[in-house]
Amino acid sequence: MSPDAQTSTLRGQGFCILRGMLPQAEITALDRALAPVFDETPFCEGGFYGARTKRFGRLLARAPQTDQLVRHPDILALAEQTLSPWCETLQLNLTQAIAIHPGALAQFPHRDQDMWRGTTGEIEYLVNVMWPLTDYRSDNGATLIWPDSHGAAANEDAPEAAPVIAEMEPGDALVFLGSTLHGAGGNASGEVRRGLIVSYCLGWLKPYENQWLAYPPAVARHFPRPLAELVGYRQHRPNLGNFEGRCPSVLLEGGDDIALGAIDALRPDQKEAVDAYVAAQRRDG
Ligand SMILES: O=C(O)CCC(=O)C(=O)O
Ligand SMILES: [Fe+2]
Repeated sequence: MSPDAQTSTLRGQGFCILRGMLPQAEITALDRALAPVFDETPFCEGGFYGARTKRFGRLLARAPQTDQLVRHPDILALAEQTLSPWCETLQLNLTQAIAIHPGALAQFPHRDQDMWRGTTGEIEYLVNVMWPLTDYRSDNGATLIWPDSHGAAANEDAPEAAPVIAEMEPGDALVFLGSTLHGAGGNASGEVRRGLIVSYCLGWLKPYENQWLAYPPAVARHFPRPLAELVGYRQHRPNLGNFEGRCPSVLLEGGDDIALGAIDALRPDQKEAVDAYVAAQRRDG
C-alpha cells in the first residue's frame, strides 16, 4: 500500500493492516528478549485488562530494539500525518507488551481515546499500532476491530456489524485510530497470543504511560535525540512540558542543579503578537 493509500484507508475505515513492515526474524528476536519479562509479570487484575492477560510497559528500556518499531519511518509518517491537524508535534503515548493466555475472554470493546475527556467526533487524539509477536488468529485472541466506528461514529450506538478479526503474523502491523472501536479477542486455543502496542498521541495530552518516569533523564540520555524528543524531552509550543522554563532536554546534558532562567518557546503567530505588544509599549513609553 502506498503512503497515501494507507492514510486514506486509516481515515476512511478507522484502521489499516500493513503487511511485512519489519522482517519476521527481528520481531521474533524481540519476542525472545521480552520472554523473561512476560514470565516474571503477574497476570492482570480487573475486567478491562482481563485476568488471563499479562501486560507491561517501558519497552524501550527493556528491549532497545523496540526503537525500530517506535520510529518505523512509514508508520511514524502515517501517525504524524493523521495527528498533525491538531498538534505541532506528537509524542509517544505508550509501549506495552500484551499476552493473551488460553482461556482469556474477549476484551470489552472500547475506544482508547476515551481516557481523555475532550470532545468526541471532531479530533483524533491517538494513533495506535499493534505489532503481533506471534501469529494472530481468530481462535487465539487476534484483535477485533469495528470498521467505520471512528470519528463522528464514536457518538453513535455501538455498531451492529461484526468486527474484523485482525489476523496477522509477526512483521505485520495493525494501525488504528483512538476513536476506532476494538478489543482483544478471546483465546480459545492452547497457545499464548503475544503482541506489542506502540501508540502516539497529540503532543499536548497527558500520555497513558508516564513517559518521564518510564524513561527518566538517566535512561533517555542514551536514546538518539529524536527518540528522546518523542518520549517527552521537548516542549510543545507554547511552553508546555518545560523544565525550569526551558526545554526538558537540558536534563539530558545534566543541568538540573543550576538556575537556568526561563526562555519563551512560542509559536510564530504568538511570538509575532507578543513582539508587537512589547514594541507598542516601548514606542509609547
Ligand atoms: O491486545 C489486543 O488485541 C488489544 C488490547 C487493547 O486494545 C487494550 O488493552 O487497550
Ligand atoms: Fe485498546
